[in-house]
Amino acid sequence: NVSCDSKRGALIVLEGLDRSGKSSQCLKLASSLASQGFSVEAWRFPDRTTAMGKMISAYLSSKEDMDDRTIHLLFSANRWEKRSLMEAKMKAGTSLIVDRYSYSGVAFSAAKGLDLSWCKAPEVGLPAPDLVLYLDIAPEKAAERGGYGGERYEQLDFQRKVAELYTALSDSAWQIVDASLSIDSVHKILKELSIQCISDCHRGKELSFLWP
Ligand code: Z5A
Ligand code: MG
Repeated sequence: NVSCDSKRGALIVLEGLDRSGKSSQCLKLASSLASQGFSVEAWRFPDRTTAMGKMISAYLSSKEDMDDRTIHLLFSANRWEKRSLMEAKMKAGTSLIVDRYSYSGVAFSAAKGLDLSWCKAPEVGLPAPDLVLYLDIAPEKAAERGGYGGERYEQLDFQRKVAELYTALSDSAWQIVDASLSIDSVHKILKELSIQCISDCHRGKELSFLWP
């Protein structure tokens, strides 16, 4: 299982409702793929370390109010500021395991009532994921997990709308995974799907761009 750096790395995205397990699974997946010799990095959006990420972070913790379209564009800009690095990493053979991406961007803003195609527009041209691992869980079940309710958006009705919008955004790159299973069972499924995806990319699958 030694990685070959002359081959393109994959863009693998984890999506799902709040508390569906994205962050835990993202780190677990990246470390287990790395321990098998794959060149991988765990990424996340929002990237709260950048200038834009700090504004987003203040907004999410409800310290800062902001116009809905303004925050939408900031989330998108936060991906654009990482675009060239994302592409360079993949070109150099590193696969990126990314916790949330454009689908979160569109689903959360559209759930507030913004027009869906308006929400999709600023994402056009970003690298399209080779695989979207959707961690499927009922909002009620997710709410039973720790830490729910702390940040803006973490309310049941809102999460239901987000779930509908995720469904509307899904395409052939998506794999729906039952996120109510144990952490280890989910991990096993994600790992198998990811290895398949990475080997497709190594075998020459071309990078595409949003929205395919
Ligand atoms: N947002 C947006 O509006 N626009 C955008 O473009 C983007 C994001 C990118 C912050 O995101 C907010 O930003 C988010 C969307 C919006 N909305 N809200 N709120 P974030 O990624 O920073 O959110 P987070 O708070 O870090 O993560 P999360 O999504 O809420 O949770 P998660 O990552 O899916 O779950 P987790 O942290 O891995 O697990 C949650 C808990 O459940 C934890 O105690 C685990 O141990 C437990 N867990 C996990 N898996 C299992 C299983 N299988 N069984 C039992 N328990 C489990
Ligand atoms: Mg998370």
